[in-house]
Formats: sequence, structure tokens, C-alpha cells
Amino acid sequence: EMRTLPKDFIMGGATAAYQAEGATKLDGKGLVAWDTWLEEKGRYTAEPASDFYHQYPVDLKLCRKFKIDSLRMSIAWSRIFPNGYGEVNQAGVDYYHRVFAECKKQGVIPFVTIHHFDTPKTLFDNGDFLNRENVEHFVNYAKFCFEEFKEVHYWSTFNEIYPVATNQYLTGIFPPEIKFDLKKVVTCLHNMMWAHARAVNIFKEGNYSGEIGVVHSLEPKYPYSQAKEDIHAAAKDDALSIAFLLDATYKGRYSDKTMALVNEILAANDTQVEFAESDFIAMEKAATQTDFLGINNYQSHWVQHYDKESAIGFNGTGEKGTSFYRIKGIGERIQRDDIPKNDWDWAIYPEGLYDLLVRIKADYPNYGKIYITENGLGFKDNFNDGVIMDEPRIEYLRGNFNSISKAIDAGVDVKGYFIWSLMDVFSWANGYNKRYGLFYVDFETQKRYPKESAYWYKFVSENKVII
Ligand code: BGP
Repeated sequence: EMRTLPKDFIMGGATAAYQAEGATKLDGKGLVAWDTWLEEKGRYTAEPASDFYHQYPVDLKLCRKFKIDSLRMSIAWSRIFPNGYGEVNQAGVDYYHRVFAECKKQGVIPFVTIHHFDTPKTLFDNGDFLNRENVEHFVNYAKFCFEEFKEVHYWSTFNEIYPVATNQYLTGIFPPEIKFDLKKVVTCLHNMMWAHARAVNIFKEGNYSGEIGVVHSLEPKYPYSQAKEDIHAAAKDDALSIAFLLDATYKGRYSDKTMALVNEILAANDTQVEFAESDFIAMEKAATQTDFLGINNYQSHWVQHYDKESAIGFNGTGEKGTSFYRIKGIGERIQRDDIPKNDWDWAIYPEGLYDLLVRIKADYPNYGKIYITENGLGFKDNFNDGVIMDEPRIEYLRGNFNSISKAIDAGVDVKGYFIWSLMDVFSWANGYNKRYGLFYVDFETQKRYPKESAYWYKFVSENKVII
């Protein structure tokens, strides 16, 4: 028997400014750290990416045609404030007004992220979110957006605070490529949660119409075995990557249980972190007025006890079986042979999404409502004369949609889903061969081609039946 989704369930497509727009230096846009870093690496750049800067009318028309109700997108901070603060770049402001006008014309609801991995370079070089002055700049930028873009109803403060902190300071796969610095990780997580809270409070105090939330990357952690030490390793990985953020979001402070585990991780890495008690005033206030939680979920992890030095193998090329992850004081994530993976070693386990949704309802009863803001399959799509048969992606989506439908039956209020990604885009650490889109992008011609999954998605959106 086929499962269904609520009639008013929103079916969207997700993008991010830096991964879709291209035009990285056009119309007064300020630099971001990625611009210079990618150029130095010489592997690939975000230029022209999917050329969304010019192609947005095409993409929005496709949304309408394929019954995609909503576009998740982000505003590039450095288009608005080229240096992160100070003088406004009117051309950048005008650009987003044009995009929102086109959304309206095509009947597509914009679902807008204020910060998606693209801090302006001047602020990034000055410590990014490790530097609390930059929190002020972020909050001012957020306030500018609330004042200026009245067309927007749905705001998310940040995209994926945990990956920002860990890709920058733990695995080092993002600039500034710092590795295994747990003090920086926890400091960054906390400062961003404090920044999020302050933006939420400003939004509510300003009585702007609309809703505000935050998008967290949440990847369930399971013990690899039922051995006591594996259970503890999974609990630590969970505490840092999930509970720390959800406690901050919905309790406005970290629970004793979460802090005990996080402090154990910090101690194993010979460090500690103190928080200013006054930060929790803003955070507790925001915790009661956050309208929704955005969940990005792609995979789950199985964690084993590990107490040796940290070591990371990152698979950024799609050569299956090349990744490993061992962090001192946390654990080792083990690839389970009995669970399918994509070419980048991401475990395909839709049950994880169900477990996660049910857990949030149980642990954070004031969660409000949930949007799945990213989910999808990175795949080396086969382009065959304009036809792209991406059956593994459809299979992936079917599994995850079924998990969402089951979670809704279990009483979890999931309001919508955004596939990552609407069209193929640039991938931060993987370049262009890891495709996610419903629409195939020929990056040479910038022509779009609907994949088989786009037709599947359209059917599900129209009928709310998971085929
Ligand atoms: C999330 C990001 C997205 C997107 C996605 C896919 O972490 O929010 O920006 O990139 O993951 O990840 P990747 O491109 O690394 O496969």
C-alpha cells in the first residue's frame, strides 16, 4: 500500500547563493573566503556554477511547470554588504528584489536563508564566528534583510552551524583548513547559536510579518555495537553534533547531560570552553519564539569507541571507500557493509530520518514545526541525449518520503520538504561531478534538462501519494 502526505505539504527545491548564482564578482559583490581559496587550489571554482544570477527566470519557470511550490535560496551577504558591514551595495539589493518578484510571478514561495557558508572575506579573515564582533555584523545584516525584503515570509538565520564549525576547524575541508581544534569548534557553535538567537529576537521585537527558524544538519548517531564503550562514543558524537544545537535552539542553554559529554570531548583534547552567562538570556528568549526547525539530513553514522589521535580521510572525488573518520575523545565512524552507500561513502538509511523526527518531538516538545530543508542523493548522473534516468535518486527519495510520512503518522508536525537540490549546483568540497538536482545542468551551455526524478517529484507534489 502506498503512503501519502498531507494535502498542504510543501514540496520545494533547495539552493544556496554561492552554489547556484555564479557572478561571484559581478555588480559590486564583495569577496568571500571561498573565492580566493578555490582559486589557490586550482581544482574548480564557483564560476559560473549554475548561473542562477541570470538564469533565475528559467529556474522559476521550471518550478512552476514541475509543481515545485517553494524555492529555498540564500542571500549572499557580500552582495548586500561587500565588506560585511557599512555601505550597502544597491545592485545586490535590487537583484534579490528581482528574484522575489519573479518568484511571485511564478507562484513560488521563497524560503530564504540569511547565511549559507558565505561570510564576507573581510570578516572571515578576521575570525569569522570565532570573533564576537562578527556576531554584531551578522545581526545587523539580518536586521537589514528583515527591513528590506518584505516579500519574504520564511526566514532561516543560518544554514548548518555544525558543518560550518567542523568543516572549518575539525576536518579542515573548508577554509581556513584548521584541523582537530575542538576549542574552536565549540566556540564557533556557541557564537553562531547566540547570533541566531539575537536575530530571532530582533525579528520578533520588530514585529516583522512572517516566520523565522534555523536550519541544522542533523545526522543520527548509532552505536556500532551494543558494547558499553560504543554506546558512549555514539552518545558523545550525538551530544556535539545534535544535542548541543537543539538544546541551544529549544532550551536556550545546554543541558547538563549534553555539557557533561561535550566537556569530556574537550578534556580529551586538552582544552575547555567557557560561555558568557549573559548569552543565555538572548538564547532562552529566542528558544520560546522560534517558529520552525529546518532539518538537513542525508545520512546516519555508526560510531565505535576510539581513543587514539584524530585522523580524517575525506572522499571529495566520489572514489568509493576512501573515507574514514576518527576523532580523539569522540569515536570512530564505521562504514557498515550491510548498508548501501553512494560514491562519496554516504550511508543510505531512510530509517535514520524517521528516528530523528520522532526523537525531536520527544526531546523538544516545543519544536514548533519542521521543514526538511535538505535531503537528496549525490550521484554521477548519466546524461544520455537529454535523457537522465536517475532511478537511484528516486529510490532514495521514496525511502525518505516514506519515513517522513510515517513520522507524520506518529504525530510529528512536518510541514514540507526541499530536495537538495533544485538544479545541479556547485558542491563546496566536491566540485561538479556530485550532482543532486531534479534538473540536470549542462555547465557549459547552462541548459537545464529535467531528470526522471523531476517527473516523479511532480507526481508526488500533485497527488501527495508516494509512488
Ligand atoms: C549541505 C549544504 C549544502 C550542500 C549539501 C550537499 O551540507 O548545506 O550546501 O552542499 O550539503 O553536500 P555536498 O555538496 O558536500 O555533497
